[in-house]
Amino acid sequence: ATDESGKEFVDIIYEKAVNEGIAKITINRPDRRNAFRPLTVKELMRAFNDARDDSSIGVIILTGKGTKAFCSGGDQALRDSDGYVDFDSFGRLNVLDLQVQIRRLPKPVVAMVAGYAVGGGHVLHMVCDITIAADNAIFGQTGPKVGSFDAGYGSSIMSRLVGPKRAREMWFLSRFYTAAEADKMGLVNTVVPLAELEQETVKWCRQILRNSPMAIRVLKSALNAADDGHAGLQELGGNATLIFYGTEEAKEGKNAYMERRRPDFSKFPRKP
Ligand code: 2NE
Repeated sequence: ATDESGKEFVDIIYEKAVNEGIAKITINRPDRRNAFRPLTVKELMRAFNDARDDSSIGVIILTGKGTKAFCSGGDQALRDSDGYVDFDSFGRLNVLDLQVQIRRLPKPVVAMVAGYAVGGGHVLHMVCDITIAADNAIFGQTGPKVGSFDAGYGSSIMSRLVGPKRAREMWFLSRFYTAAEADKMGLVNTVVPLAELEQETVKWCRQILRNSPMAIRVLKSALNAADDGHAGLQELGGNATLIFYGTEEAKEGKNAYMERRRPDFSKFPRKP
């Protein structure tokens, strides 16, 4: 599929079930266990942006092609002294921008994980709102083994999810954890047989889609607000403005300005 500008994708597959309200974004580098390169991340960001802008979409699924891996992090073959390099002469760590985009996207993002979610791929599932894991899923950080780390969301969100002791364990020892262990640690929402992964994920998406879009939107920003500091408050505050613009009180202000008269807010109650 293409994005709204009609551009084709190379490293990802982007599908939309518009009637259903679901977009599905698949990292498509299975021969590298869906490791990402800068191009992969750029395409993911374009697809997420398209899904955000499309008002027929209410939930976005992020997954990896095949059953062996969700994502194995940054493509180590392309790692250089300033990030990951594919078609430029300089390195990029643009997956950090993607993490922020997912976190601030006003629609739920559901990670559908089969196989390995490790390294930067593990961080990607953690920044998603919900994780549905297949029983063959394996989770873990590998950074300290390969001379890397994610000291941003990869550390802070993990600590919130599994607690500070477990987070230290995951990073310092760089062990792998089974889906059942990840479930016990609070890293995932549910574990299902591999053959039922897609069906179960769609079931969760449909259940979300039955609920109020605005309630979901405000709740996502509220659940992130404290951890995201000023950026979190800005997101939550933006939703307050969005809702306020629909009120007669806000409209009176705009109308008075347009009609070059003094606004009359006297009819609006100062509620207790
Ligand atoms: C994922 C894992 C555990 C899978 O193991 P296995 O045994 O199932 O597969 P294998 O044979 O290791 O991998 C299959 C092919 O995929 C490539 C391998 O090199 C291999 O290639 P060929 O020998 O067939 O040519 N491959 C897999 N992961 C890759 C990767 N990340 N980059 C490049 N090629 C990769 C096992 O493959 C594994 O441990 N992979 C490495 C995981 C890892 O260390 N990721 C990077 C962490 S750092 C990071 O992501 C990061 C960050 O810390 C901060 C900012 C941004 C990114």
